[in-house]
Amino acid sequence: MATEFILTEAGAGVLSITLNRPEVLNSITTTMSGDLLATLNRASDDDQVRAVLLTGAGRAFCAGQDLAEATPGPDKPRQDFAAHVRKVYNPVVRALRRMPKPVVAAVNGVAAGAGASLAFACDFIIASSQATFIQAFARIGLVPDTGATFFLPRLVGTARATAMMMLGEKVTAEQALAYGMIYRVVEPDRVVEEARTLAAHLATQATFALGLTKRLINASAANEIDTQLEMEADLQGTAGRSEDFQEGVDAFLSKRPPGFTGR
Ligand code: LHQ
Repeated sequence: MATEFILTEAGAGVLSITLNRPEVLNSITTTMSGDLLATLNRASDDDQVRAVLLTGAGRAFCAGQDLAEATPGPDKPRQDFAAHVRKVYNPVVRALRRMPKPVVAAVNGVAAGAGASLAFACDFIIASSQATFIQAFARIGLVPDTGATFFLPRLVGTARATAMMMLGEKVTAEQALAYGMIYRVVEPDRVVEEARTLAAHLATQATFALGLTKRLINASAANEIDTQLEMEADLQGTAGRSEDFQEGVDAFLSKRPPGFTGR
């Protein structure tokens, strides 16, 4: 269900979600993040949705927190940012990482602050060659949040992550690709289409196993090897009981393309 700030479009097993406050570079308000969270939760539960695409309207992907909403004023007391992050951002990161299907971010323009973090929480990032990634937090005296300190060091290593997070400099899409931060860079007018093509492809694959793979990737960030090996064995048992496994093997043996259902 679309809202004013979160547009949705469903087709071919893909739910496309567009952050829609283009005049302020899709910066995030409490209402908008609540709508995004509700949309992600519905996508997670809906068997018809087998992949999700996340992008931004206009020239930006997302400029992070709407600073007008977060700024104290004469008649506006200072907000408790700890409570704000817990309420507004952390549930969205959890929803993206717990989503049992792939999420593709089409980063169509600047991704700053929590906006960059949202992209990092997705499974694939396809970026426009004009896109930039900015750890804007340092520029305004805040710490990185929305999972940035979790994802970024793992994606690019501590040295580059520290520089990005302490200097707050723009990282171009080409640099991001060279750092291993993103999956692909494409021409600006192709970014949403390329991301949609990838999402549509993923939606035809063995979605159930992809969801289990995502759980393994999530866990590998914190697990010892023995724990991870045990979890792989466990989830391979689960995957081996899926209809898609049966279909994948039948298709292989009879030399035909598989028709996965995601079950
Ligand atoms: C914006 C924003 C914005 C409002 C552009 N808010 N209007 C968590 C918990 C609690 C509190 C705080 O934060 C967090 C997490 C965070 O995300 S902190 C980081 C917040 N984000 C930023 O600090 C980024 C602020 N934006 C920028 O630095 C620039 O806008 C970037 C580098 C993203 C893009 O620069 P330009 O391409 O030059 O665009 P612009 O600055 O001219 O922006 C266009 C319009 O969008 C402008 O409005 P105007 O009325 O002048 O056209 C901006 O005021 C507005 N805008 N970001 N985050």
